[in-house]
Amino acid sequence: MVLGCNNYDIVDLGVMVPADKILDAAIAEKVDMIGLSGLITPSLDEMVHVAKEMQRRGFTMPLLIGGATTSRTHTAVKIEPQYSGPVVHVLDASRSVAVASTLASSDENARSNYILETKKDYAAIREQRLNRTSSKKYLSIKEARANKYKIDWAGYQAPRPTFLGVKVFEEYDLEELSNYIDWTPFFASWELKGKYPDIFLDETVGELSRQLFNDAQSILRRVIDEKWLTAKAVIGFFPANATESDSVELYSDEGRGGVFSKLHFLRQQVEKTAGQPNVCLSDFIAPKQTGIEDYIGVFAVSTGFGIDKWVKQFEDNHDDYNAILLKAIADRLAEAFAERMHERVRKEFWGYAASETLDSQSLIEEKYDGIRPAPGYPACPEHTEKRTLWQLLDVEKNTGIKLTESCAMWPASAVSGWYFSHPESKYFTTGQLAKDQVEDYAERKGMTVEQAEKWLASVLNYDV
Ligand code: B12
Repeated sequence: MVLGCNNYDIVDLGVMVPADKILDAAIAEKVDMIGLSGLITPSLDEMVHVAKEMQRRGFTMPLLIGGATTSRTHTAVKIEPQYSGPVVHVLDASRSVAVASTLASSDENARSNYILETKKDYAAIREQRLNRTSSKKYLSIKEARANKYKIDWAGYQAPRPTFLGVKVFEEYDLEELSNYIDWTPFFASWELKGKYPDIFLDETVGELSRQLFNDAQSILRRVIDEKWLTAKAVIGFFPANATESDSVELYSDEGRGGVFSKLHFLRQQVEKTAGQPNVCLSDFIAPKQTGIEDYIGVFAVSTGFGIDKWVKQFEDNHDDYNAILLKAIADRLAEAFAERMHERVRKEFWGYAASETLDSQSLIEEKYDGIRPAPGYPACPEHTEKRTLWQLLDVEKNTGIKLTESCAMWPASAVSGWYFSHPESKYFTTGQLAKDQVEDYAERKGMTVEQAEKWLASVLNYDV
């Protein structure tokens, strides 16, 4: 995104834009400052790259940083040192107008004071970071594996999916998906805090929420009736067993002779209180030596096909409100699609919970057996595992969903991940990882340690 400051005209370059294009547009449009927004951790590296490029090309304009995975610390430690112009992390978009006004102010004193203060602030953060000491203790990866989450596999029979291989869904019914929308995060994306539907009763945001919800309903109706968006998905099931080194082997057939792919997971390494395991997702798949024939599921869904045309139409009419509303609805539909597909997997395609009857609130509260962790989420924070996922399901050919070099998905309203069926499988956070696990992971993935450290940057317990 490039911000212009003539009454805050915004030149929105959209998603996943390479550094060169951003900087060329900044020059062509004569903007006063550049703003970057990062959703997933790989975009943090892209931001560092943009800052370096701004420096290399002699830019001096301010660079604003925001988005779900960004932080003041990352901005201060990684981005700001790369660029001598002003760099400011803005946690909350509502503050961006004030920040932008100061940075573009004709009051030279106010402007330079603000820049100086921010620079001092970031220098202090870097200093603190250098001197930080952690009271946390980490186990070696060997010790952590010895303290894995123990499932009693004796007598366990893994449910067999109704098919093996992949299944493609071309144009999924949007009306059906709309019933699975969790509206609470929709309000959160507009910075309206509260749970749906209680939020309507809230004294401060109740009325605004109701208005927003009504507007969203009207657009959603048109999206469904006029087929503004197309929903596509691909799912697959594969015979699988866990190895002793936190990976999961996938076999080409039920003879389980040939390993044709491997998933690589990460284990909690921080020392736990007695009796608490150091969990890894591979703990929820039957280990190879048990002889149990287990399976894993894989999925990719998107509801963003067709959105660009409508967003552009709204933007051309200077109707940013509806453009943003539509994007938020597409995101909600993508989550709803992941939810609905997971339900069908449990009840139909894997079929281990055929008689499950849960209302939408119970689905939101995940009161079902099995999980669907997505690469990038806290239980599996490393994004390149999506590349394996793309190969397994031939995602691009089967659906058109693309994976960028930095492992973001296009269209943006997309979710991809794994299905685990074991009733004890659960979500958790790997927490920070020590160097021995990073080295082990690099070896398992066929990466250099430097590459592994780059992809795991947000979860390392040490600085590189
Ligand atoms: C909504 C959401 C989605 C939606 C929409 C994504 C999209 N198109 O934007 C969907 C369902 C599609 C999605 C998908 C995925 N998501 Co998601 N998602 C979220 C969620 C729940 C909210 C993000 C959000 O929109 N917040 C509302 C906005 C308004 O807030 P915000 O982004 O923080 O921005 C505010 C400020 O930062 C600031 N700001 C933002 N940008 C800028 C820029 C400037 C210049 C300025 C000044 C200010 C500013 O203003 C905003 C308002 O105050 C977060 C969790 C969370 N609670 O943050 C996870 C989260 C971002 N997702 C995550 C992940 C991993 C994914 C997936 C990779 C999962 C997967 N494997 O499928 C995919 C990636 C999609 C892709 N295209 O590649 C992780 C990222 C973690 C990581 N380590 O990378 C998060 C943090 C969840 C988690 N706890 O793990 N996701």
